[in-house]
Amino acid sequence: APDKPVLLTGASGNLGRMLARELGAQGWVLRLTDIALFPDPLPPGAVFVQSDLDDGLALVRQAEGVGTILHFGGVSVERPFEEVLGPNLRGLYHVYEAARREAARVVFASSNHSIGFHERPQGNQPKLDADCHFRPDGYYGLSKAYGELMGRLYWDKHGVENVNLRIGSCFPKPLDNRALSTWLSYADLARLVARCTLAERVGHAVIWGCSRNPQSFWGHDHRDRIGWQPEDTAEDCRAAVEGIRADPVTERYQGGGFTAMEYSRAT
Ligand code: 15L
Repeated sequence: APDKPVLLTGASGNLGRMLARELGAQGWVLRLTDIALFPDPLPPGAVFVQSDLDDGLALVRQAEGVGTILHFGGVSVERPFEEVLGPNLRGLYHVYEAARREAARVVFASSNHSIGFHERPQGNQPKLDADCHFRPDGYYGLSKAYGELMGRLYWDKHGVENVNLRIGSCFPKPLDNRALSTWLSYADLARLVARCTLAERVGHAVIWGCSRNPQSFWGHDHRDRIGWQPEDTAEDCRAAVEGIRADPVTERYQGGGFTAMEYSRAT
């Protein structure tokens, strides 16, 4: 376990709950926060504080003495700009200001939707490397690109270390054909977050969050810096999901259904 407490935002969300359970079971000292009440029994040694990411003072207080902030809070799907603004842009700023005060590391739950308008590689076309251009597929994806750039800024200017996880589809099981590329198992995410926290030095890193999927869209990233390799694979579920496809826009781009929302381009 890390030598200092770890703050987990978004603790009451699907990924937050899973991380609280897994890391708590490994003896981590966790501070949990979310705008919604924590629905599970608290892991041993954990405390929960209900608060809004838009409340910078609350966040600074919760971050006192922590070594890492696991930032999994905020809006997690496409929403109107005004709804994304408070939690994902202002909230992100508060997380980074708290990290700067504490000289803490940030592990940011970014998303494939920050690059969602890259086309899916076909046949033997090259996979997409993590140093590609941002191509957000909505206001949500745009907020994740902003979050990654915030990490870039705070590393360059203040030496705040951060790892940005471009998470694909992190659910208990792959749900459609796209997930044969994008699925990240809960166990692989838990191990990834542990490595991000425990690694000696990370600088500003970007890592694709998907399991060992041969159909993955994604190539090179900074995983060697933290010593992580995924162990699970979506292939185990191929028969059940390979026939589940959607409209042509969804199928063309990496971001899937998020790219097709409100899509009004002629060609
Ligand atoms: C995300 O960023 C969402 O949080 C999640 O609900 C999924 O939609 C996922 O991306 C995905 O692309 O499958």
